[in-house]
Amino acid sequence: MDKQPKSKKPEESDPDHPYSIPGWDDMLEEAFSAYKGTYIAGRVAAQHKTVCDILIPGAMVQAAISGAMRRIGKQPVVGDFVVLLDQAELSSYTIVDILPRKTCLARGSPGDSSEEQVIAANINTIFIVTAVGKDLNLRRLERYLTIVHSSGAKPVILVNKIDLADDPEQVIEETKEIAGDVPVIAISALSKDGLEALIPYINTDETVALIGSSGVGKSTLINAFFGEDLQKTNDVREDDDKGKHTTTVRQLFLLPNGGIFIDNPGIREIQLGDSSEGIDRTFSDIADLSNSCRFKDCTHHNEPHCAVRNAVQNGLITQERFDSYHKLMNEAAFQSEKAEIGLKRLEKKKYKGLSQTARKYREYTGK
Ligand SMILES: Nc1nc2c(ncn2[C@@H]2O[C@H](COP(=O)(O)OP(=O)(O)OP(=O)(O)O)[C@@H](O)[C@H]2O)c(=O)[nH]1
Ligand SMILES: [Mg+2]
Ligand SMILES: [Zn+2]
Repeated sequence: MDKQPKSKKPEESDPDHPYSIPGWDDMLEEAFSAYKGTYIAGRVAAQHKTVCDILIPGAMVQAAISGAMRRIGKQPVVGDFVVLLDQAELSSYTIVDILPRKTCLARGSPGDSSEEQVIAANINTIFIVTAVGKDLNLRRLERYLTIVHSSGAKPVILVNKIDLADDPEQVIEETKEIAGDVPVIAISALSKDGLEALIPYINTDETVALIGSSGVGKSTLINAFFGEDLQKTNDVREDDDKGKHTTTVRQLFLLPNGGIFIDNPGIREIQLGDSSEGIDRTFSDIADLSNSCRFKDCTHHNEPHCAVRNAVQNGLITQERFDSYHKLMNEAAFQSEKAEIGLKRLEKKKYKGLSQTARKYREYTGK
């Protein structure tokens, strides 16, 4: 049977239709079909204190979050597709709903709060950017990989500032050792060397986000792709290569080919969220070996006949990687415990509410 070319629906070339919003697809169209009348669709391009910049068909507008959404703690993030109430008479827009997220980059909450903090949504590929020099830290990369694997987006590791490396091949080899099947690409955002290897990840209607420490060159890379200085960049400190937190607002940019980039502020330290699946994928060597441990639920601490500890003893897995695995496992366990306690607190609250009702009922009926 002959393959028919996919015919374009008329609305896909209509500049006023949501299909003109970068990244819009049939699933979103379906979800949005529940809204009729004065609602329009958009995508969050940047988040400010009280308002968001939103891409709508043919324009960029600002919108505030509805009181109802704020009350239930629903917070749109960059990359979200949202439903807006178009109050043309007031020339204002209000975000009233968030359409289902396909992927969700989140980190653990600091302190007592039990909820994960969503950083950005609907990302296809995440470039984990690191730089040659003091930033390059394999343990930190394992942490990033865990978070990105948990997000549902595809990770790619970029080793930037390769122009500064004495032995570039050695740096790439070392990084590949912890990367599993994640691509590791050497680039120089400043001289634009190696950028052609990134082109396969930058496709029409696909969103690429950049994460990494301050000063690794995320904004320089954005500028390289756009061929102009869209984003401000700044020197790193000479003594420790650390950046100066130049980018302060997470922001979405559109490439002429239809690709979408999200530049992020540099992250000081990122806590894990609910990441046990991400850990298994990041440490797939350990996950595979654990099938050969004597106990199915071996924690690889001190159980006898542990294939993972044997591999460490035989030098197949480095002690540092093994320690990093346990550290991240402990952190993920702590996060899910916090989430559980949060849930219990919530249930207790509901239960309290119920017993009060029961008490009132008792008073009322005299029973
Ligand atoms: N030698 C060299 N320097 C680079 C390269 N890429 C970026 N830089 C420099 O590194 C410094 C930091 O770059 P930025 O792009 O501001 O870093 P960033 O990751 O956006 O930093 P934050 O916005 O603070 O998170 C700047 O001085 C850049 O010129 C590179 O490939 N080689
Ligand atoms: Mg920046
Ligand atoms: Zn084991």
